[in-house]
Amino acid sequence: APIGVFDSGMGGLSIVQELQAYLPQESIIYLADTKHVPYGERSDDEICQLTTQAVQWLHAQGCKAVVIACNTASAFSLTPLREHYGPGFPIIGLVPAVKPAVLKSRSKVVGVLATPGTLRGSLLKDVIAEVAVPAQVQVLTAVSPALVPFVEQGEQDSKACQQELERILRPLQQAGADHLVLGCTHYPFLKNSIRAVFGEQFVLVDSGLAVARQTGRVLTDQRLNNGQMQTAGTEIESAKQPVVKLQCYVTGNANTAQPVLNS
Ligand code: DGN
Repeated sequence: APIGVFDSGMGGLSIVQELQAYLPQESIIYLADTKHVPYGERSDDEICQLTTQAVQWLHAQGCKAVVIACNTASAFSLTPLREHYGPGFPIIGLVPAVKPAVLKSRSKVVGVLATPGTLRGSLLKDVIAEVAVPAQVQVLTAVSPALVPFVEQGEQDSKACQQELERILRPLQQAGADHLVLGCTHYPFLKNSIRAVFGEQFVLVDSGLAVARQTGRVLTDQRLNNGQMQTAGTEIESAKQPVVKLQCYVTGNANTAQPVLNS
């Protein structure tokens, strides 16, 4: 059975890349809620409702687990969805990768770039309280509603996008931040632009590999619990079937999504 991956838009494809590299034998069904992107400025309830519908759909497609590849959606839906589905249907969520940044920071100042929703939610606040406060690392946040739309429109390398990054990240640089946490799955696509403006000022940290590893662990546990450790025989049997490794679905206009999916 495939793994379901969900994001409000195309940002979750940054997580798909990591999953494909780390778990190459797995098939993936990707769902982008392009009709409602960006989620960042929607209400808590609305984000939870849209995410619940998406997870229901992926469950109905026969997925064995779901990765909510969106920090904003995770912030308001992870806990209720896990309660609803229970351990038989694992749900992996995302929280900005504050922990590795805090552990590695030399200046003891780290920046977090995230959507308004993620900053408002309790998952990020909990991580800051658990990790940054005891380590006496200052966490500075930066927010911009314009960044996700730049990525959705394929304009992540444009002058306008670089100017916006300069505007919101300059204060973090001036405050001495040496790590920048990319707290939204759209933002790994901004790495080139951030480097174009700020050079090597920030070590850029994202959650991609950690999520892929976590997904791998969860799937191993699931197989063990189901008593389904694959034998050599079943592997050969399934190798005969042509497998579609990645299927992408969008809730909005497929034509506007096509260039991003093909790039
Ligand atoms: N990719 C989503 C996230 O990680 O937060 C972006 C959210 C949005 O739709 N603004």
